[in-house]
Amino acid sequence: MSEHTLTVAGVAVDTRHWIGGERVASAQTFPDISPIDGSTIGTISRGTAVEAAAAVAAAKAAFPAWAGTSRAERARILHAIADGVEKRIEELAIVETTDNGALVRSHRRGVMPRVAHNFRFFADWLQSLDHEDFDTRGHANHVSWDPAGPCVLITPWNAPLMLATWKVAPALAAGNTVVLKPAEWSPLTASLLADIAAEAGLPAGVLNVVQGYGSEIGDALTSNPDVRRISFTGSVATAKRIAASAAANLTPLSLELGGKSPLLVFADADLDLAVDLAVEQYDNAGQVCLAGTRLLVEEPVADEFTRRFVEKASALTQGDPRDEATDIGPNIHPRQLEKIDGFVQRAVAAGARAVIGGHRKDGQYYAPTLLTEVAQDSEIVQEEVFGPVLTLQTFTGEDEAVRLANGTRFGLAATVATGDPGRAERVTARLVAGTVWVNCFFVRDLQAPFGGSRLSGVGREGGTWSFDFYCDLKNTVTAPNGWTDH
Ligand code: TXE
Repeated sequence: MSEHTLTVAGVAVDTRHWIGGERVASAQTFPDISPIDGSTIGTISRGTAVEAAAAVAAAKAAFPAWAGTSRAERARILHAIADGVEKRIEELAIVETTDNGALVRSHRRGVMPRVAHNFRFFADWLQSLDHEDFDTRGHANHVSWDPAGPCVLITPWNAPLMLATWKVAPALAAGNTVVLKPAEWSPLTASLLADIAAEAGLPAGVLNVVQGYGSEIGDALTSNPDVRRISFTGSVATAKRIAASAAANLTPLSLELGGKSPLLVFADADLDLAVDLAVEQYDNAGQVCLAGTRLLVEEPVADEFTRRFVEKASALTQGDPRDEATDIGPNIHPRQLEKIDGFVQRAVAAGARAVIGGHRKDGQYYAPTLLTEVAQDSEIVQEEVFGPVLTLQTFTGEDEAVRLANGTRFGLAATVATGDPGRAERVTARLVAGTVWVNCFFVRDLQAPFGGSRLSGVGREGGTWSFDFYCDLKNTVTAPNGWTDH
């Protein structure tokens, strides 16, 4: 085992960058800490502008050949990557859980199979992506989906491999080359993905992975003039920095940012279902961009809803995410925990009441929290906490429900619980959100557009929308007789 390898539950992970089909070490490293117990998993190569430039150069060099590879061959390799992921689901699950603290049972049964699906879905969608042909006064128009070039993909720590492959798969399928920069709090599965892709026969330089702190390596990636697309999932603050950096070259951006999504519970809803939906918002210890963290409950059922919610939430098991029985694991980092607690303590100081939780627990765990008596314009209602913290407000009637639901700067998702289909239709039509669920939550089909309005993001990904983003559309117009317009 080399000095550049760490092991997690017997799984070897290379701690270096993956550039141009080779492992490259940086002189400096940074520690990778497990949120489960604060232990150091190992040290990771700490990339700088030098590695950023090398990775983009490798992606640029590999681009012409990969762009010229037939769709069928690209699809074959993407399916081979999916096979590799499926073979290593258990390894990926335990490494991801150790690295970011999300539940191993979710990784085993939901997330990692979905990672494989990301590759299969875009490989298959590629086949159905039709070039378009039409006629203009005898001129033959042809619209083609051309690969755009090297793409920089910057991803967060809350669902590392899931969110990375959601970008990597369509970018590669479209014929682009990639530089992936995973979050420094969860760098490991991106490195395993590089191994899997290489084993699947992806040519050198088509997928590159660089590690490091966003503040040290980020700008060199996003300001590089050879980069043709930047796709980012993360915080609003970082998105603004990336947008400013990308502006130098007008590099097209896709931004998937945070949310403060509402869950509206009308008095006519199936209350048990509504409570189940509400408790689900604690998933991944609240570190989910789509989470419906604002419970908006119609006045007549608010007390009964709260009673049932408290009963159900109090039964959740919090602890080691490697244990299949655990419902809520740790939060990712001491800094994130401090941020969460800061929000809660300021809210309580401003008059909020913690019906449950409202405090830290031992280690890196935060008690599932429900805050009532919160004002619409308060920080706790307006800002994304990204922890297991929900607020509850009451409303009377549809107009007030919609006003409260739309009353933040975000617009990522919304959930509506109601037993009246007419009401569901009226209310969903008025909600500002990229995704609206009615009497369900988190059903995500890759065919559907995904993204947010307002501060929740720019652009949409999924199905054709991903190819819209990762391709340059070209219109070729040929004269009637093929060579002259006269
Ligand atoms: O995210 P960052 P942070 C929200 C959530 C959370 C907050 C802070 O509210 O509490 O963001 O999280 C890279 N140039 N979300 O600070 O900084 C960084 O290395 C280029 C919502 O950890 O946005 C990492 O790879 N890249 C969210 C990625 O950006 C830079 C998921 C995300 O980190 C960079 C995560 C720079 N200048 C956090 N600076 C969601 N939408 O799901 C950092 N990065």
